[in-house]
Amino acid sequence: MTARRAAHQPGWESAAQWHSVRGRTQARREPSGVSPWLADGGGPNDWDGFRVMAMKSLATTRTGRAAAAAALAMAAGMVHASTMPVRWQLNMGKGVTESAHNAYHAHMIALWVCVVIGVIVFGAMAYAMFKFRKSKGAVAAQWSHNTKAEVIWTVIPVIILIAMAWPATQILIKQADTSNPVLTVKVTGYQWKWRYEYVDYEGKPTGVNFVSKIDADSDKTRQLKSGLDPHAVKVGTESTYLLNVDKPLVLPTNAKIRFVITADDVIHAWWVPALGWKTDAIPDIINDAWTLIEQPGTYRGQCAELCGQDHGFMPIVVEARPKAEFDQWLAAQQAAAAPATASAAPAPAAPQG
Ligand SMILES: [Cu+2]
Repeated sequence: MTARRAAHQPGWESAAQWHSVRGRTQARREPSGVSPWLADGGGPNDWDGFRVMAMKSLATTRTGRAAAAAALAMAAGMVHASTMPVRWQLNMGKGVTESAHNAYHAHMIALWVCVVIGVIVFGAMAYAMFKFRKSKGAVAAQWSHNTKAEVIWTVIPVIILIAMAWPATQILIKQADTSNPVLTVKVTGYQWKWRYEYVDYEGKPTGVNFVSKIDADSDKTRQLKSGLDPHAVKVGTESTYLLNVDKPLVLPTNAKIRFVITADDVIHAWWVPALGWKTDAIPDIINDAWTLIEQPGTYRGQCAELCGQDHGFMPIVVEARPKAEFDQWLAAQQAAAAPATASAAPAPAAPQG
C-alpha cells in the first residue's frame, strides 16, 4: 500500500460544496471521503449527526430545491459512507436493510454473551490462581468427579445456546421468505461479469436486461505493467479501484426486491455487504434472496466465490434510489431498449472475459 491520506477528512463545508456543485445524482455516488476496502480511509466520521441535520433542513425549510437535494444527497452519501469499511474498523457494518440489521444485532448479542462468559471464566481462573496459590500454602483437592458441577456446566451452555438459536432461527426464517416482492431481479454470474434482468416490477414484465462489468479505469489499471496507480481510480474522492462498474444495478428504496440468482459457467456469489447477505450463483440452480433497502445510496460489493482468474475483477454496484427516481430510470431504460429489441439480436449471453 502506498502512503495513505492521514486522518484528514474533507470538512462538511467542502463536502456540501462538492455536492451542491455536482448535483444530486452524482453526489449520491459520492462517499464524501470514506474509503472502500482498498483505500485510504480516515477515522470515524460524524455521519449520523449530519444525517439528522440534513433531514431536519429538508423537513423544516422546504425552500430551495437545490439545498434540499444537496442535503438529501449528503445524507445518502453519509449512509453510504457508514456502510463502507474504514481503516481500523473492527466491527461488522450495520448495513442498510432489515436483514443486515438483524445480522448485526444477532452478532452483537453473541459477542456480548461471549464477553460475559469470558469475563466470568477468566475472572474465576485468575481469582483461583491468585487466591489459592502454592506460596500461600494451598493444597490441591484430590477428587476427580463432581456430578452436580458437571450437570451445571453442561446445562448452562445448553440454555445459552438455545436462547441464542431461537432468535437467530426467527431471523433466518424471515430471510428465507421471498414472497410478495415489488420487483424481481434475476442475477446471472459469468466469468467475469454480471447480468441483471428486471424480470417484473409491480406485477408487470419490464424487458430491462443488461450486463454490468468492471469500470474502464479499474480495468486499465489492473492490467499487468499498466504503470497506473490504483489509488488514482476514484469516483469523486472515493477510491473505487476494483469496486466500480460500468452499469450499476439500480434499485428502488423501501420496496421488497426479490433476487433470483444463478450462473452460466462456474460458481460465483453475489455479495453486497450493506444488504446483509450473500448468495451463491450456481449454474443450473436458482437461489433466491430478498432485500428492502432503507436508504438511497451506492453500495458496493464483489463476487465472493473463487470463480477463475478474474474473480477479483467482477465488482457489484447497487444504486438505491427513491421510488419516483427509480420509476423514471426504469422508464428510460425501457424506452431505450424498445427499438433495440425490435431490430437487433439479443446480446451474447456468455461472453468470455
Ligand atoms: Cu465470480
